[in-house]
Amino acid sequence: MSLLVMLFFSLLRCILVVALGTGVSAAPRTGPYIDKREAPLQNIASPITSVTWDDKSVTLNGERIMIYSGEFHPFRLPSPGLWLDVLQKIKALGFNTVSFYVDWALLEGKQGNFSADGIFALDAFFQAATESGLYLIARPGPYINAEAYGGGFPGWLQRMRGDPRVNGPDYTPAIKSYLSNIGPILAKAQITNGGPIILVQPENEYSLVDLNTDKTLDPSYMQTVEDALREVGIVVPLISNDALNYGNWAPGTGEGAVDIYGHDGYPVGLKCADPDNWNASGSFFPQDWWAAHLRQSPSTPYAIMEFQGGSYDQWSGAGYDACAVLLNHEFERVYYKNDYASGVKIFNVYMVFGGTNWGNLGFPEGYTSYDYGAAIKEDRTVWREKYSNLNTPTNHSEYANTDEVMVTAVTTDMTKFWVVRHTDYTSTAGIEYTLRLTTTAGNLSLPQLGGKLTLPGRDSKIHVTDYSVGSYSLLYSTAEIFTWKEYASETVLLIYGGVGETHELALNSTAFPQVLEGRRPVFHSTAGQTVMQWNVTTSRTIVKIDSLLIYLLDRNAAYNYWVLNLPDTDGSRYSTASSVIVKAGYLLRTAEMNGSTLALRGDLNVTTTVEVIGSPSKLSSVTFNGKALSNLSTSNTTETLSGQAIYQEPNFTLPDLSSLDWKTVDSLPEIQSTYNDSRWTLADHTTTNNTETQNLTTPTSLYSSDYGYNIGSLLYRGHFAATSNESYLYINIQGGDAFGISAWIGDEFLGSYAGASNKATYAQNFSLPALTAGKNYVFTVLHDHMGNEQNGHVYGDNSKRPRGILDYALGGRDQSAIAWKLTGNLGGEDYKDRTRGPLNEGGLYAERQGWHLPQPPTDKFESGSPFEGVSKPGVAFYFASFDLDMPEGYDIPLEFAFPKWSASGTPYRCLLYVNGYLFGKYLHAIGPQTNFPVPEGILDYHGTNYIALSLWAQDANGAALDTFLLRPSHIVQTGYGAVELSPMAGYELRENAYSGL
Ligand code: IPT
Repeated sequence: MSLLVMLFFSLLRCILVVALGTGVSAAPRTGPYIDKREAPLQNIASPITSVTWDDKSVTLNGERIMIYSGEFHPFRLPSPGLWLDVLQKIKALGFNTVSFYVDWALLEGKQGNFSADGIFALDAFFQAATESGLYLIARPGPYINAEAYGGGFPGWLQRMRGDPRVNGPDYTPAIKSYLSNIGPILAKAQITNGGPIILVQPENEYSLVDLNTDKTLDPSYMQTVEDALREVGIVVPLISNDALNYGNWAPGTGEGAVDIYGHDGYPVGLKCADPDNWNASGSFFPQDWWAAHLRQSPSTPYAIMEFQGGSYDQWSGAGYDACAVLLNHEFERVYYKNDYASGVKIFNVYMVFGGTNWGNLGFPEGYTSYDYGAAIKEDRTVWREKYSNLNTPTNHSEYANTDEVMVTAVTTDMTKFWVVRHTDYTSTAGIEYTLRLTTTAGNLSLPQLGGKLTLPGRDSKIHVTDYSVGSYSLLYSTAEIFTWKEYASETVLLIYGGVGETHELALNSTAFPQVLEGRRPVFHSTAGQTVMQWNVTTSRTIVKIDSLLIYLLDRNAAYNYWVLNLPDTDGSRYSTASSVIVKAGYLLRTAEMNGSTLALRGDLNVTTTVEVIGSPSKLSSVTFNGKALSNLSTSNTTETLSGQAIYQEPNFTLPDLSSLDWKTVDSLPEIQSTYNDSRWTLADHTTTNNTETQNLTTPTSLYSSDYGYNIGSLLYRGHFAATSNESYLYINIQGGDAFGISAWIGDEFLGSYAGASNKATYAQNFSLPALTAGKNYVFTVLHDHMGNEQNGHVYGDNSKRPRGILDYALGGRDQSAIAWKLTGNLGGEDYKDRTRGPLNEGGLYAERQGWHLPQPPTDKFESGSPFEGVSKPGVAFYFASFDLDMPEGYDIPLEFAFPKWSASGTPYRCLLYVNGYLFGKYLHAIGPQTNFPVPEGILDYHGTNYIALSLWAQDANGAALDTFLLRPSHIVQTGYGAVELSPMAGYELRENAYSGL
């Protein structure tokens, strides 16, 4: 799977080498990234001092670079010990850059109280990027969208006057303060200071206004964000990401303009329910993007800052496996090659690794997993066959014999890349075609030796003409170029096609062709050229012509070849100057030369033959994960060195969760008559700044953020003295999609709203039992806050949509009869758990006590398990611990598996805490997520682990878990090494947690 990106990357490298007359590898990096914030810049030896650009590319200290980037959000993998793992996997795919967002909501949970420490610190991420040889594009917002809580806005922004994302008296100082905190962290890690950051994106898709307004985007706001970044020392180019190629903020457009214009594109839409249909949800095929680029921003390299690499999924959605089908390797072959044909020079795939919406960090429309159907799965495994290459068709009739294919020529001075796709890009039919191409040897009809070329359904190809391979030249090749490398005594070229296809190439040498391995192609020698034609099979063929070794591969076999840069003196792997081509299996991470030994690190899922192609001279041994390859042998004909890396089944046992020593405690004591809520927050605000979207229809605001409660379960208690006229309680509540509620009067259950995937607001009448005049009663309403919404459309103010009770009525009484109190997480914005951040815990009783954290005081609890569950509505909390002793040298991602979900099943909501980190929100009657991966680092693979479950039974008959398992989702033997534990602050007695009993 790795390959298609590599294929493409090597192709792009060639495009640039020819087109721009210079190599694309970055300038050799001379100084290590300095980790200490206070380190003076002059301590860094010869840092790269300039990042410039022109219409062709970005240039780092005089060397042009084609930016091929994948999106990865470190905040969606709160196990910093695994960042290098993901980055190595991205690098191994052929990317040279990673783009990342910073999520403001996680860093400034209380206004003015910014902290980016522990799992939120970025230094380890910058280090890992440098070590793996990846540049970074930093996207600090302040607005990020990203299917994140509030689109990255902290909850307290709901209290601010005015519209977010335009300059205003509340909003502008808030973003300036945030940027003055995050800015220096990014500035210090710029490439000009020896770090990996080469570009910074201000804001995110500052492109769209609400449909119901005639206001326009605010250039002064865009300029404010840019100025704030410049003020803290961001010197690298600022790049935009317009939602589509509208031309917003392109250079020369006045106030708010950026240095480099970029835009986004999600051509098949963001719904995965009909995954074989590319036209299912308002899709488009990118056409004429190059022409638009020339109109909009001719002086900058063509940049696509987010191109679809998957999709998010919604509550009750089709699931990420369906997204991975919709956005599969065929999508990428057709659409990415189309982008390359559009002349893209800065290209970012959103997402290449999605990760997890742990700790409530997601937006309300999405669930815990943010797998995204991306090339690297949420559990960090890399089996998906995704990646490819191609371009915008402009002209077809003169190049092909049929109008069923479109051919686009991407030309350089001499070399041409001919991008071929189906005229109907969705076609699933295979077709045959011949080509008429212009070369330096005149116009040629291909194939020259007879037969036809074939284009399978949903495929796209890049044929080359006049393509240099070291000192050789290919007059043409219909097979696609994977990579090539020039060694001292030979040159190696790897090309591939689909199995069963006919391919042909012509090389500028008439030396006698020797077949070193495999089936003999047909050769024909003419006018200084050797023409070679072959059928692609699953066994490779190696042909030697002069000192050029040509590997004829099938596409799936090409996936097993890896191109690895050897480290520079500073340990980074940016430079392509010294690299090796190695055939192996599942994953190769790094290569290093130690004397005459080539040390490889990688992952295996089976015993694998490792073959070093065109061995570097003086190579006498090869190690894989520190062990010498078995049966090492040298081939004198192909000059390869090969041997076996042995896979051994690991031995390990996982706990059976049903036989743990489970403890339980009631987590809804608030409905007991003895419960005392005197410390709760009184809902006494008679006004709210949220009047922009909702006018108060209640005597006092019941919007949770007006009182600093921004996430998780919220509890309302409404006190009143009855007159006996009360007939019903009406409440209209807003929690975000899939939210639910349960309500009680005293300890008597009134009912629940189970929730629905597409309902953010719900109004309900609860009929009341006969009440006694003069007696005091209390309503308790438990309400799930699913997160704040995004704010994609300026002036829509969706991120300000309040959470909590919007309106209520007490039948037979005045609204003012009820005095409301509320609580959410303990402390609200003065949240207690500084380790796991402001969004991790909610307001359930046990959460307020901190019992979801490691080592809760279980001696206070009773025995009882989630498998037994509860027989009435309410919330039960469960605790257990188990030891893990996982084998060293393996990567065995684990997941917790809940029961199958069912729309007609008993409604219950279950939170899963693992060592205090919220790693699952399971909604039994809403779905679709049932399996929750938890990374190593959050799980202690060599020690005791503490898990907690809250079981909110919404049904009158209670709820229980039928099954709950811990199991591996994958097993590989790895050379990655030990994974550091994330910070694990444990339970401490909390003062004033209003236990209330
Ligand atoms: C684009 C956003 O920029 C990105 O943050 C993410 O939300 C992505 O969408 C969808 O996953 S916006 C684009 C769909 C117009």
